[in-house]
Amino acid sequence: MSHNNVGMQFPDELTFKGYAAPVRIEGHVHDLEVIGSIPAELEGTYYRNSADHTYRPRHPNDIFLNGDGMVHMVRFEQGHADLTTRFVRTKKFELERQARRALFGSYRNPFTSSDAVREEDHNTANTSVMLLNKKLYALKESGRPYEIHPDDLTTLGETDFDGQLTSQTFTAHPKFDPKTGECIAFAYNCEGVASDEIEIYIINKEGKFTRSERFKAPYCSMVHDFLVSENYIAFVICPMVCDWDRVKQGEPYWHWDSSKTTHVGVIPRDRGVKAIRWFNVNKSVMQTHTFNAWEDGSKLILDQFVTESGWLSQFPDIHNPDAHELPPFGERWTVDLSNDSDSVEIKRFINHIGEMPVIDARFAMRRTRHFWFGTNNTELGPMLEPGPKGPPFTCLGHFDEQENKLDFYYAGPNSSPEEPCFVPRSPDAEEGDGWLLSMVGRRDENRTDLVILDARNLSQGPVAIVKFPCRVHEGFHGIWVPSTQK
Ligand code: V55
Ligand code: FE
Repeated sequence: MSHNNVGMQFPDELTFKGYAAPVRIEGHVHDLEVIGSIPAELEGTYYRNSADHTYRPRHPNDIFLNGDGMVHMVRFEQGHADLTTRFVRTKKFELERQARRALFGSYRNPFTSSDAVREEDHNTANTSVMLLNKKLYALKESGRPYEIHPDDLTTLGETDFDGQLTSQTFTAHPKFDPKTGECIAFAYNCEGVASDEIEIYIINKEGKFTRSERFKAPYCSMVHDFLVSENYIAFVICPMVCDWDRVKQGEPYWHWDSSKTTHVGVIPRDRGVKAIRWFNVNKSVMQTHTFNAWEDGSKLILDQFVTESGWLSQFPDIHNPDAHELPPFGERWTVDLSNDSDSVEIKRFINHIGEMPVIDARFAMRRTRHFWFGTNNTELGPMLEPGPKGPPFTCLGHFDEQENKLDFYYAGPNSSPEEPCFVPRSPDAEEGDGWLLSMVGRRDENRTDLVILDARNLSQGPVAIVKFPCRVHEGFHGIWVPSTQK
């Protein structure tokens, strides 16, 4: 007799093969191997989130964004480093574990789920990690935050912040004001289904929501990231749209609609949504992720990565199915708040492809000098085989705007760095003085390293390499929490 164990064979697709294959190992490695020595000032923990499918998906072409939240933590203590990996115990995770197979269908589409769970929350909590009022959360923009324990990553439960969060969702890209300690966040698709409403939140450093209010966007779209300066909140609305009738037919949640144009909404932090102003960009482009926003007199400046195409590797173009995804470049968008013009001035300020932008967060919301990102540079090494997200990064980039200088770290043959994380040398070090941490895929060895670089001297190569004995799944976004801040 044999069992037809359909639940456990992953599809023969890029998302489930090679360096992208599910890892699913929850574990702990004490005292990782270290090449070189870990800087004495690195005392604290790097947390980052990833999407690691627990089960064969119900639909073989499931996208990597739909994997289950798996948090990776590397704790640095007196020159030693320890690794912990753990799935977030979402409702979805628990129900599927009980059933020993996938019950939920494709990305955010309840109509493709099994009948038994159609009304259940499909939140995977897989995108980023947030520290708010000394508590740690795993975030996904299509659901509420899950609190996790900062020492062992066990799940403490989904939260609505004691009833303060009025939406069913919460962004994976909250911003923190280094001067006030406030968290500025938002929710879109607030009731858990497609809608054109966005809710903004200002949360003080004790975790109290001091402003929660909604406004209407020009249309319902994916609002993955946003921008905050000292006095303004800005949303870039791009035509990655959701049409609930298509979702009901089992189609992908998002599609690219290049017949729509791009809009920028600007909200003063003090007056809120009643004072919102809209600016127009007369083409369809997509903000992928943001560096920072800052003010120069009456001008508001938005530094971000923007691509001229949609995110076509994940979500189709409804007008042109043959369109190709184009790489993002660093763009500086400027709006003038002193007159009635609705125009946006756009310039390329980093003349190099890139994604996963990072600044020194202590200087957020003011003009910054230093910009870091993941990238490729074929002068240093060849492109790698495309994975489910397209071509992996082979390099990290650093743009020093004051010196107008681009510097690169090339990770070596068949090696792929991921989103960098900036760690200041000390709380009062000057901007950019510190380290850049990045997980690096060692694809030939099916293993992951964490490299530590001097953030202002990437081309010099790592000051230390923390070697994992195994692979951890490629991830999205991470944070550094100093040991003094826990
Ligand atoms: C993004 C990532 C997501 C998601 C929507 O990077 C957008 C963009 C990891 O999940 O659900
Ligand atoms: Fe993101």
